[in-house]
Amino acid sequence: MGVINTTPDSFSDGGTLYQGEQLNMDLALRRATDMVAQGAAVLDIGGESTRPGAAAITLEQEMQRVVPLVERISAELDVVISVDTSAPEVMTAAASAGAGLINDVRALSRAGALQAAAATELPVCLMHMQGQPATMQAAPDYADVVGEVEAFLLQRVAACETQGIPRQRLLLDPGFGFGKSVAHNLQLLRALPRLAQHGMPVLVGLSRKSLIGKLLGRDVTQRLPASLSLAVLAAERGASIIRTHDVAETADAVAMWVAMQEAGEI
Ligand code: 9MG
Repeated sequence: MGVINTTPDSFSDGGTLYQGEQLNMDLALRRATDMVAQGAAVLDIGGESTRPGAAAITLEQEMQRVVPLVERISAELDVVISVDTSAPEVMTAAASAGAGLINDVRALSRAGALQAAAATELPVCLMHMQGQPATMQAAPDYADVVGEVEAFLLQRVAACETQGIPRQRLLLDPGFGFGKSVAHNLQLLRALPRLAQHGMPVLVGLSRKSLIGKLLGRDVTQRLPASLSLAVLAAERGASIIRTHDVAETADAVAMWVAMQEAGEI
């Protein structure tokens, strides 16, 4: 899953698709085309930055950033388009524009989100987050991070089922970096097989995240090698979809693990 940020202030690649104040649709389409050529099966398009301290955006801004781009990519490329949103209105509009997956870092917790997602009949990725983006990294706190993340996700699965979204249409994501210390992230990575055993595909986003900066002292521009290592570790532990800013490199890294697995070596 390649990341296409339409935000001017994303932590990793903020503003690279902008010309002045304006999102450049041609640049975004070129980025999308490149990612598909590099091996992305899914593109995740988001309009809200969820990094700590990011500016809040209005629904209108999010709609303007995301929906026309979903429409354009859907018209031009053969790829599954994931819409990274918590807003029911954006889910509905993006589905009409051609989105094939809803990726909600708030696990359909906003008012009307469960109903809107159900009405689209699209698959949904439910992600765990402790707290809210602005403050979530201030003091993440768990007695049992793996158990609590798993229980939260299963409770959201139950809420989806009650609303008519069957679990065959759900993906689970422990939400690396979303209200988690380095130790919490590492414990969750070790425990991915436990999350995978519920039978729903597991999606992970570790690319360029701050745990790498904290562990290795790497600036966001220097996190590719560690991101690749984490991608392979996650795949090995049962992740089905890897969310990444660096599609070509991640596809190669995971392909080596797949090749070794197919050779019967592990
Ligand atoms: C939007 N977004 C940023 N990081 C993410 C992650 O780790 N998982 C998912 N599902 N979405 C993310």
